[in-house]
Amino acid sequence: MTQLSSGQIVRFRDDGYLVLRQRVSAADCAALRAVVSDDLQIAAAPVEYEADVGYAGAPATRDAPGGRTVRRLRGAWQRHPLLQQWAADPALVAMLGQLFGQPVVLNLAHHNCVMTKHPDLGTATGWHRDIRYWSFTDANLITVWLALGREDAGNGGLQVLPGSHRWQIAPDQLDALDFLRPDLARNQALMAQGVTLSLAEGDVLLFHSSLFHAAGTNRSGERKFSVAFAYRGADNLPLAGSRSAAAGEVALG
Ligand SMILES: O=C(O)CCC(=O)C(=O)O
Repeated sequence: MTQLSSGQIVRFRDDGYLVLRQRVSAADCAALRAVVSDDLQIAAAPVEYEADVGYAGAPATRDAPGGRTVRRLRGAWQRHPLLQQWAADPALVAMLGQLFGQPVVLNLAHHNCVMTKHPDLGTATGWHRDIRYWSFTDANLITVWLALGREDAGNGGLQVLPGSHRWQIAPDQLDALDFLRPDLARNQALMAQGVTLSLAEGDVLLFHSSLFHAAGTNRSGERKFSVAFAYRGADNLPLAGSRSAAAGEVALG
């Protein structure tokens, strides 16, 4: 499959996300897992540790127990040709082009990483929009999330709030890290709409940068690996002087 159907395009627009089943072969996933496992073994820089995320329940410092657990292998595009090959996969780029209606650009400032959620030591992530720390002309970016193994409620798989990319959220509904505050009744009503996604190895999730999503802890006994890249349409420029403009981009056509 190299084209999204009109039904898939409508689903993405309505729900703010779309799951593409079995986009990447088992052999390619295994090759990617081998690359990232090797890098994880030696914590090949640049990495982000659990202590760096600042999430609820995360170790306060790198020297605290579990503090040096790698959460993200950063610089995925720069890390290995196989990761580049995936990020620039022509069929993927063609689908993103359909959703943006214009040429596609990979932004290297955001995501551009392999998420590695550790069993026990990997912290949960609250409900948030990826766009919260990103600076572009508009919020229409797409995160592409490749599951390198099974992802579900048992190992900290993603949950989404369908349609939330179109919700108006007041500033007081968010905490200091721009997570939806779980203590507010009106947020609880929103969170109750959460859907836990079940992804298999090689499945790909596309989601709008304003879609609220969250993830739990990994209770499976095995690391979870997911590759995440962020894309924009060619017209949606990063704001000059912002972090979004600072790390370079790749025009994919
Ligand atoms: O795997 C997780 O905990 C969620 C990751 C995530 O949503 C993010 O980094 O934006």
